[in-house]
Amino acid sequence: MNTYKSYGDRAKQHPNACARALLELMERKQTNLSVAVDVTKKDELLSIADAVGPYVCVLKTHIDIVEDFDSDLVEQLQLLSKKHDFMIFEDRKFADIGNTVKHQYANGIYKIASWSHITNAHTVPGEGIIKGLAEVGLPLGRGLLLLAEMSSKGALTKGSYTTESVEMARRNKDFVFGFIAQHKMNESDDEDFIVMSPGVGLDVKGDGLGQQYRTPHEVIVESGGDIIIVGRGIYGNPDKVEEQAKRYRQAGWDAYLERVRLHQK
Ligand code: S5P
Repeated sequence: MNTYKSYGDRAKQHPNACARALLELMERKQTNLSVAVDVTKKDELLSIADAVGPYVCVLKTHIDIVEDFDSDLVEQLQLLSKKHDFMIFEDRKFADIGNTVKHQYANGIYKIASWSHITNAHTVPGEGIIKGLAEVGLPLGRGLLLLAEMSSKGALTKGSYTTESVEMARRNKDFVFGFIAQHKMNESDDEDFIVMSPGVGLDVKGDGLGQQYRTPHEVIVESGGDIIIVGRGIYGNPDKVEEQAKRYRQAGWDAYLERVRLHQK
């Protein structure tokens, strides 16, 4: 199961249902772009989601920053996900014991599990966090990403933290299908983890608050990431959202085609 194969070929072989659906979607839509829509108003979030929808495989949200959140927002997001054929990823970064995250995932105001296809978790509390989230997410067909490496300067997610996070994923492949990371995480081709990489920018190298940007080429060709996550590079200029989404989609897809070509030889 060579993780440098085409997304379509990987979809055919992938044991995890959520990963299969995502890889099929990427192949069908020819995009490995995920847009991080980190805005604080419902209307703005929906309008950006509608504008970038045709170009993305995954729309990433931080639902708790939306000031005028209501249940209609998630209904509208779900409609847009069907209209444009993308998956929703609530970037909740769960980080507590299994019993607590179970409630944070299923309940409260946001009821994340009811609408978000994908979510993610830090591994700092140990494997119980995966077990707790799986109790809620697995029956709904949801998928989980583990944060194995962060993009920000000075992040502690390195060395044995990262390798033990990969071990946790290996033991929970029914629910965990990949990582938020800066590099490809599987050592052998017998397994296939999808790597989503944030910290992607074509024009700037940082944001003054620790974020570090690399290009789609660096992420996909040099580091073996599968999906580029782009936030401010796309929604930063409100007049150029669609234009920038097209640009990053193209850059991401070109890098992917180059990678497939290189590994065919
Ligand atoms: O290590 C990480 C993990 C994540 S999920 N670094 C990140 O930047 N992120 C998220 O990716 C972050 O929360 C934000 O939503 C997005 C990057 O946004 P940008 O505006 O810097 O592209």
